[in-house]
Amino acid sequence: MAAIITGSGVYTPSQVITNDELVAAFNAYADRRNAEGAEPPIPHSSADFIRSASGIEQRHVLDKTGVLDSARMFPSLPGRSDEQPGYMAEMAVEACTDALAMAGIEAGQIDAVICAASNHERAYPAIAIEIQQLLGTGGFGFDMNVACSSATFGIQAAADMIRSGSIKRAIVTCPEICSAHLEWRDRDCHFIFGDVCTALVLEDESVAKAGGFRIDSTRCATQFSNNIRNNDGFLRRTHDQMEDRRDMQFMQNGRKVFKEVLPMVSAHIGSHMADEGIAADALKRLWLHQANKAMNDFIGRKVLGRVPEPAEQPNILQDYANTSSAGSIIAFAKHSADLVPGDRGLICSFGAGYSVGSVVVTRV
Ligand code: CO8
Repeated sequence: MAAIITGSGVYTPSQVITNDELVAAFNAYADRRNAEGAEPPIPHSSADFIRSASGIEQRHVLDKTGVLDSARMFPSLPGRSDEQPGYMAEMAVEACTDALAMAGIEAGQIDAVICAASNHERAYPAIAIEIQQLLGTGGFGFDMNVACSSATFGIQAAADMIRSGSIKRAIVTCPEICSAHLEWRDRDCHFIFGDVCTALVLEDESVAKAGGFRIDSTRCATQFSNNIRNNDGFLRRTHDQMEDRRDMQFMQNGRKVFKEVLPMVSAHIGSHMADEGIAADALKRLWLHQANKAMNDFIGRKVLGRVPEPAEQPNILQDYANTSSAGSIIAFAKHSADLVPGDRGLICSFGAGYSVGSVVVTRV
């Protein structure tokens, strides 16, 4: 039994923040804080730095007004009643609907919904079960979180359930509202993230009709690190800590992460390919996690043993920024249609944890 990815979907929020808009808002915030006597003074941000350090040119967000309001600097997403769909479920329904249409199947034929994301809107009920209800899928749903590697770990979980025969079809969706956990008032990271939602339909080969990409093998690995961390959580109240501290949002030691990620991810992909007997020249495409262009250029060179052509290792971070678990799946969804049967590719995520997940696929 093999699992085939027969459908993909990407929901892209309509609101865009360019680097120039972002920097203007940050600098207005810095000027105001400095006029109030901030110590040490807050230096200005720069669009040139952002582009050259990361490759990011803009990001899509659910709400740009709140982010660009220099007196606020985070999105405004009004609370919803329990009877209304949540934000994450609403995004997921859009992406899943497109993925189901591409696969040519009805929601009712899906046996499992996995909502795989770095943050979940509430503790319970699971967002996946709400998505299941809104879409009208059968079976069951559950949430999982492996930060930026949530999608690839979700793909492994879904593919394993299909390969074991316990289900025939699954959908793995990644609604990422990264704008809500980013600290937009921190110059070192305020440019990093954007919002998006992806969805993949996985089917057992015995029922898949739409062609697509067979999942040949998956490999997941984790190694504990504090270099990317967010201390927000349900125990906050028990710590008698009610104020919104800096560590309640995304924090990173970016330089250390950059240095540690390159050997870890290159070795992970190299050993996965070696174990599968895949030579570098047999790979037609690399769909990498979308955090930093220089990081991807390095990993691409290491894996392929030469400088990849842009089409071989497509980046989407210039348009979307880092969208956590969704990044490699956006690259896959938008840059895979031209591959022909027999072509092989590799999806690879890497993120907080640390976590690395790779998925080898073949066009069928
Ligand atoms: N505008 C102008 N100047 C700035 C700005 C800004 N916005 N921000 C920083 N600077 C200044 C700094 O103050 C510093 O000045 P000085 O040299 O005088 O001290 C200078 O620019 C350089 O600053 P940095 O050293 O912080 O800048 P970097 O070149 O390291 O670039 C990045 C920052 C882009 C964040 C980079 O470190 C990076 O990409 N790191 C990788 C980590 C990453 O991508 N994080 C994203 C989120 S986490 C994620 O998606 C997972 C990634 C991989 C996980 C690994 C798993 C195995």
